[in-house]
Amino acid sequence: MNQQRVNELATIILQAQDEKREIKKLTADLQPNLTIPQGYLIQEQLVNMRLARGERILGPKMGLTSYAKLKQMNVTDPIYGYIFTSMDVAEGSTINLADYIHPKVEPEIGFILKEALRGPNVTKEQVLEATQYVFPAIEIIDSRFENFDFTMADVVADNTSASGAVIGTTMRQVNAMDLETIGVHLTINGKVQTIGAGAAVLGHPAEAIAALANMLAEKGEVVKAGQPILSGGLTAATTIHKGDHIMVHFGDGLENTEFFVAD
Ligand code: OOG
Ligand code: MG
Repeated sequence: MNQQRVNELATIILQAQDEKREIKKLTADLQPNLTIPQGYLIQEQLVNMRLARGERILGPKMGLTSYAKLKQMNVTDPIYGYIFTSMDVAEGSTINLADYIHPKVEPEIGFILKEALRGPNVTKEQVLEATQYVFPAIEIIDSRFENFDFTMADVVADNTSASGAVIGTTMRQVNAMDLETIGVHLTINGKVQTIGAGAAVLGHPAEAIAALANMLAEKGEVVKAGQPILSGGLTAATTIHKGDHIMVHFGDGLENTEFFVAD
């Protein structure tokens, strides 16, 4: 795929992102044989286009790191993308559904590193050593593709459906808790929607950060210190509606975070 085609496809997706409009997945008509490496070329171009117009990256995210998500989306491997500062949803704030297409929410454990991680061969233990804080998070995903129906290459090109993130304000030391057995549940208007535990993400959420470092190493990049990093949904994602109050609740002192959807 030449650079001109990469630019064309990135432009189509960025327009759909900007206009909150769903489109057919790229592999439907536009680029039927799109590969995952080509999906990352499109994502990189899309990220560069956002940066070029003055947007800033809040932090990277991992996706499809849990069996529940892989099964829900009918795909096979973890992927990464980027959250922009424009996607930040303040804890306790209210969003408007008009700013999204068909948003869903998922509970995630966030990490902030005190030292950058450079792959390859980064281990879970090295991630825990390098971690400054962990925090409760809610990701709002909003695939630009009709019905959330996509191949891995499509969803990579669409910056892994990234559209919003609540970065919980309770920052905790990672050694104060067991991220493998930590419990989580997500409620909407007080009713439990999904339940899970830390080990749902690759056996331990720190494995997702190690996987990110090892994937970025292929491009000569590092996982930076000081940025919030999302380790991937711990449960299947849940559709949200007008008037909803969405809250994730963690055990082991990681606490809660929440936001609202306007009526
Ligand atoms: C892709 C994004 C997946 C996660 O945490 O698994 C993701 C999607 O499901 O639309 O962010
Ligand atoms: Mg996610």
